[in-house]
Amino acid sequence: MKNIPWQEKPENCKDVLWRHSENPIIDRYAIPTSNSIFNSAVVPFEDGFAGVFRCDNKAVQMNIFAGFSKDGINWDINHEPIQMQAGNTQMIDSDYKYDPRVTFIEDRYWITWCNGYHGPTIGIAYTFDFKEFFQCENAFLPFNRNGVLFPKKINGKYAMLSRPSDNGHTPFGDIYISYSPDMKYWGEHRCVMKVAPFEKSAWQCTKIGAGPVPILTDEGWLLFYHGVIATCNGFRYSVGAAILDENEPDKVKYRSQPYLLAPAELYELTGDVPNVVFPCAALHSHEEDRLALYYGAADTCTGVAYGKISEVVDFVKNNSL
Ligand code: BMA
Repeated sequence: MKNIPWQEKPENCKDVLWRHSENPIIDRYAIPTSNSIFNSAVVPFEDGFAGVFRCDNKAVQMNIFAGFSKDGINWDINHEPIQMQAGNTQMIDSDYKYDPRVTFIEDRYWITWCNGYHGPTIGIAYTFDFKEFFQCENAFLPFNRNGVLFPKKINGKYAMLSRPSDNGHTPFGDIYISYSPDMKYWGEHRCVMKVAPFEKSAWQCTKIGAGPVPILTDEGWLLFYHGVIATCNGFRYSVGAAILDENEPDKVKYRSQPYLLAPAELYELTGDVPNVVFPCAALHSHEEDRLALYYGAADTCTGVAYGKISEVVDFVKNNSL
């Protein structure tokens, strides 16, 4: 994969992930109507990049918008939200849309997001060009969040991670996997991983949820995920990583005990929801051994962090729960 955004690791940095020096790359007011732009997903597209962005407006309604970029850092986000057409079913209600993920499978880009249908569940759509979008069946019954597709079929079926939840600020949450022959009917639900015991890894002891589309490595699927601890000051969201078996991705081979990224910069510590780093996409290049992780900061703006794929994999293997 070509020309993904990149900065070398600062000399004094001892971590496996480091932040883009000009973070946040997308400001909360980057389009005229927005209150905040965060938890958004990007992919390589044509000679640059495209993305689906969560822009909450100034009425604080949550919706998703298409955007385009030559370099992955400077983004032109459409001023109008994505208008869906009927995909593999008749149009279904969508009271709101948030926290999109995007992945290319076979011949098209698939978008999953948290879709308001009598509460949050997982919406699915596809596009070929980021202009026309076709909405499909919701994957699951309410309530569910963090639906993340694998970038290829596994044993002949589409595979999706998700996190069953409640209709509020869910105080629990484990990661499950489900399979579909056709992107319409989902089943074979299996548990992938649960929260960690408080005394072993407290940053991920309240709830966890899949982040970006998993990246296939020699060791298996590299999955970045968010982990949450309930503090006396509210939830705190950090980023960890796990490695799932390539052919049986409900089997967790390794899982990081320490976090890889946690709220530390001002734009992560303060905002509409303080102390949140929430990754939804990762551009990567195996040739160059690089990845660029896109994350929402404090439910307000969007940041990027960099890492070497091999270093992340080694870190997870050597610091596994
Ligand atoms: C979750 C979702 C995310 C958000 C997070 C922290 O439940 O709403 O979009 O980033 O809470 O507020």
